[in-house]
Amino acid sequence: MTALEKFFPQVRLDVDRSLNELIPAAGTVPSRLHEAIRWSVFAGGKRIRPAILIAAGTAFGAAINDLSQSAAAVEMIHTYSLIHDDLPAMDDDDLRRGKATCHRQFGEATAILAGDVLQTLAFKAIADDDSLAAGTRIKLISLFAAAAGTPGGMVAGQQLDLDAEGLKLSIEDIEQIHRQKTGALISASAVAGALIGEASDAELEAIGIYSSKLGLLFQITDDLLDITQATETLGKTAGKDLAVEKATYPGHFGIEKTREMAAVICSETREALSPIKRDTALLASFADYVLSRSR
Ligand code: GRG
Repeated sequence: MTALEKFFPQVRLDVDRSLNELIPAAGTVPSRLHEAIRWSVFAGGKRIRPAILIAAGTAFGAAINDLSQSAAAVEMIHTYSLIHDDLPAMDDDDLRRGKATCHRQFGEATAILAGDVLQTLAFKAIADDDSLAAGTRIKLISLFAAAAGTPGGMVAGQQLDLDAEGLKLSIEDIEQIHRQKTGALISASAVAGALIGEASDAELEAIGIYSSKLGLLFQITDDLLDITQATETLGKTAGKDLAVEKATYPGHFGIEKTREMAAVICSETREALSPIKRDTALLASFADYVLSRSR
């Protein structure tokens, strides 16, 4: 078993414990809202963003107790984005994480509210995390707000992606969408872990470069999976990108060339860790893991 294979189940335990504490019980009034939130959060996501946050934090010597709430917070932001992305007004999807999407199960209005409140719960989790100094909490809130929002973050990236449907984009424009829509939150996860671990400015810069390459790699391999894998394996509808003419690397370069480019970005991601004189083996293995998903 690799170090990463041992690490993932431990992360799931820690993060799911925090999520369970932070999210009101299913029976809490209004129960439909809390059932909907729990339906989506505990539907079996891979917990990649929390894992990256915890791996980065651990590399810089942070204790798991100082990382768990921020790790849960990023998973809540991510899950909110998936719930809203699946809505009829966006991707109009029936399946997510192998289950009915939130709006299919609970109705569109409740799904919108479930996404809204997951975002506010995420920021509350960081603000209330008394294992962290007040200044660290403010830095984390600012970091995640920028990554999730606009102008350089996820929501702005989603708008760029919607605007691009059916258009032939340059590779620079495709990359920009990827960096914002998917990369920004992945990158913020790694930087958050490093911040909690009190990394130096130079180390934070290196982690920023590493994680922004990792985020790009993640979206490229996700696009490859959308083409090459079946719906049952993905737990979400396969082949959607092609159907709605989404701006993707495989759409621009074809599958084989995209695979080659992904391998190059994977090496660059690993190399970006070289200025950091800490144990970064786990962070390096994330790049291999992300690449291997598309093989
Ligand atoms: C609607 C505000 C808003 C933002 C949408 C996240 C996102 C932005 C769109 C999701 C569409 C999508 C499938 C993007 C590809 C990359 C991605 C975010 C995949 C899902 O992440 P995983 O694979 O999912 O980590 P799990 O379910 O394992 O957590």
